[in-house]
Amino acid sequence: NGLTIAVVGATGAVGQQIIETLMKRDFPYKKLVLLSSARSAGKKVNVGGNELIIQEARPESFDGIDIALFSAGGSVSMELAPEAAKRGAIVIDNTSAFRMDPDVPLVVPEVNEEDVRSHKGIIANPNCSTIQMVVALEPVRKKYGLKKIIVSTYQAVSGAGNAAIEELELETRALIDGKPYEPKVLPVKTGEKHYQIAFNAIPQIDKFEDNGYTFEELKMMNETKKIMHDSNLHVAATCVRLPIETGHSESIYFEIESDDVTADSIKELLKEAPGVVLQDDPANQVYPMPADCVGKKDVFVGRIRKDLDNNKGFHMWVVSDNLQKGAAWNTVQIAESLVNLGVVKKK
Ligand code: 11C
Repeated sequence: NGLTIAVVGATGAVGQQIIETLMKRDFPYKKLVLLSSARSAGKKVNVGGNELIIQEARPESFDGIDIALFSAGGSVSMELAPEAAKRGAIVIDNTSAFRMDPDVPLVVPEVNEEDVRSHKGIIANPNCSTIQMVVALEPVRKKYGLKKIIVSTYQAVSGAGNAAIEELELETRALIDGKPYEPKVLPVKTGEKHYQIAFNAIPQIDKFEDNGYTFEELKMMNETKKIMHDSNLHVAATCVRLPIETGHSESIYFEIESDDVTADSIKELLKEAPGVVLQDDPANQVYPMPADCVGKKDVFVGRIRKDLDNNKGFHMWVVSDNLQKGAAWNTVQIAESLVNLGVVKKK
């Protein structure tokens, strides 16, 4: 009894966490199939005490799969997600390959869970920095209306995968030891130049587009409008990489429609909001920090204050584990929504 689930990209930073999250949740699956590119096929992964061998993902691998969780990079998703969908699987894709496709729902269950119902075989999981921002802002949007968001991010290296984590560790050690280190991964692995991340801040995540924004910034801007169903929302992002292993932070300025709302009412609202933990007590130096959020599923919010010049403007600080709510947990949560809403029938 139960569903057959495939994880594509099982050896990656996100794939590993998806497997762990599936194990921890009471998810009704009977069989887990681990798939990857040819390069990682044959590796063994320990799943709840059993060793599973990773198989190379091919179109036929998806015969008999109910839900396929993809996080093996955009080109693998482009090639194989439609094949999986054609064979009757519902794909939940962690890459940016299909996010802005009008036929593909882009889902954060705390915000637009019902959108899963309109899937045509593929559902997209948003970018990590988008997810934590919309979870924190949706309750505000619902109650007071939302006009504008200006966000600056402080992002961890694990967003760029295991190779970036290794680079941060090796480079930090080398620099402390006074040894040379040649960066090869950040800011963009396939890019022309690589920069030191240890003891540094890099204002580039992903490639630059012609309009001067990076792709990461455009993802935050476009995905937020799609998830919130509001193409008129003003969103501007500046995304920065910091020498933090896991946990993205965001400084968010937002403007609401309503007049005379207090910071305390925003705090009250977020105290009760799904998926949000309020950590906001400046008198006792309580605020969220990435080191405290690693391994946790929630979005942590603090430093909520009213702008001193704009009656409708507010500032806040939002932190979350980018591999959990930003990726693995949101993906598994979408799978749970499919079951709970009856879109996929429990077997
Ligand atoms: C980062 N946000 O921190 C990126 C990683 O579109 O799913 C997520 C890439 C994506 O580097």
